[in-house]
Amino acid sequence: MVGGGQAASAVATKRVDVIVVGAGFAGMYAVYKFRELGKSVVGIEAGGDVGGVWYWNRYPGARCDLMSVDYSYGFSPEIEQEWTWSEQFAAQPEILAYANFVADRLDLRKHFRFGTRVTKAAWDEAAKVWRAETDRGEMLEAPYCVMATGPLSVAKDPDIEGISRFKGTLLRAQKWPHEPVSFEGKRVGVIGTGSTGIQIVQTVGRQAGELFVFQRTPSFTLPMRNHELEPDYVAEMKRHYRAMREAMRNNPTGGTRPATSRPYFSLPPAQRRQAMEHAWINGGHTFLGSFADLLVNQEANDQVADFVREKIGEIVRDPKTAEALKPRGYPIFARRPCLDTEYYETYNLPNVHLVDLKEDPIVEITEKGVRTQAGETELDVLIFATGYDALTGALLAFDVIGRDGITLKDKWRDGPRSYLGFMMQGFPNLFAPSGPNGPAALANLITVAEHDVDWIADMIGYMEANGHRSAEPTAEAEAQWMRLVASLAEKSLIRKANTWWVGANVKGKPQGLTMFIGGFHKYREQCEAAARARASNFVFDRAKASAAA
Ligand code: NA7
Repeated sequence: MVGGGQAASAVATKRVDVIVVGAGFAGMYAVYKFRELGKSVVGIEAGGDVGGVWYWNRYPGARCDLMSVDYSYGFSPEIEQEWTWSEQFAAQPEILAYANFVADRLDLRKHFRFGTRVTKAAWDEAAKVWRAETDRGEMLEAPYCVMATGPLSVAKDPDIEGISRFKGTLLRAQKWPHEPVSFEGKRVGVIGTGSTGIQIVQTVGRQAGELFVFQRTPSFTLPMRNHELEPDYVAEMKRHYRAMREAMRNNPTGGTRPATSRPYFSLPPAQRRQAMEHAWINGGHTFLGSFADLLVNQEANDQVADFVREKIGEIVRDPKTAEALKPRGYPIFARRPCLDTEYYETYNLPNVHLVDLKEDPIVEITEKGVRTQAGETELDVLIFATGYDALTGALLAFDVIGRDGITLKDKWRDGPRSYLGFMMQGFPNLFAPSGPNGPAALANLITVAEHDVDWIADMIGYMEANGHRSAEPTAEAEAQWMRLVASLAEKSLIRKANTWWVGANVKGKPQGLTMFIGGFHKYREQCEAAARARASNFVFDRAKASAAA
């Protein structure tokens, strides 16, 4: 079957019920779910094993900023009991170990082709199948195709001249080597200060000879206050998982973080201050659970931003560095809020240097390091933590061709469009869990992925019970969904920052907030309503439907 270089037509086609692209948490669950429903499934994964972004992101300090109790599967009470998290916020090795544990426990690996990429997927309307070609020369065919390709999986290099000239060690956070990297005594540079850069800086700053942080836009980051989990607490957690999963389904974040309806200005100033001090001490995303309107009320947002800037000033000793680290010009939480462990304290170390690119922009990367307007910084190691072509990048990285030859690239030329985030008009039987018009990266991605895969499985069950071979949303259902997404987005301060959330980090990418920001619980209700009204929201068996019309 595997025969690289052969013409596709000469290759035997493997027929299955479901093709799943990706072996991250969504892809793993999809493979499991469809297998349990008695379907034959093939999973395709570019990485060497399961884990998705956690397989690739092995950089020092990599850690999830959602609590372990949230960022884990809820579908299997057995797995919940058998797996024990060691920290409140798990580090990458533990999350990857968890993914491997699940893969072993459910015997998932045998369904996956690892080290394989899909290069093209096309719908055949006459045969009612998706055909997927891989870079190993394989051709797969299935009535259903699930694109579990992840919202953060296509790495983006910085748009800087001379990257290939650098003679030192160039490392990318999103494709970190599997072997340990030593920074001892080395001159290290980091470009990028989003969540990834922050985790690298606070870790490598304590290991490297010298660390130079090239910062273009400072991020707001809040204390994570991570800690080990006591065995007694773990036992309690395990006893109460069911109730917690239910709470997560009804929470806007898809996690257990408390939500509030309290507006910021409903409290007198002294109590607001007290609530912010509490949020700072408590750590994590407590701020967002303390006040309901931080993403819609600019004045409330400004006051919280001032509070955090004040804390930065208290921690960082050098006033010029402190000033450069204080984010200004965009609302707090309009960029993904980072959680850190002594990030600002790192800048008090004598070997850590902040290069403020707003004052001293990068000119080029040279053989020896990075040249800014002020001069050249020589480096042994240069790390890119420059983010992703997020949300749509992975689905647009290869040709996805729907009905009547329409490509996803054409359909999404002005930005992603779908119904419920995971189905597209013109692309029958194609499903994209955690897709770009759902809550995607604004909610707990494992909760979203499980929900979406369950919904998709129900849809397929409905189709088969009713003798339908294909389904796609109506143009009107899709348009209505996109109107809802846009009307919610209009009110949000998120639009006011240039981030991957709005596509602003990739040159030429259509910009706008395309995620559903109404909260996971509301999204779930919308999906339930859509399923109740399937007959009006979807076209089944289009050819038959138009012949009958
Ligand atoms: P982000 O949040 O997109 O951050 C990327 C960073 O890289 C950001 O600080 C960028 O600055 C910086 N960047 C990108 N290009 C350049 C150039 N040319 N020069 C200097 N700096 C540059 O990606 P992360 O990987 O940190 O986080 C992604 C998500 O993963 C995160 O939100 C969590 O959900 C997990 P800019 O802001 O563009 O000025």
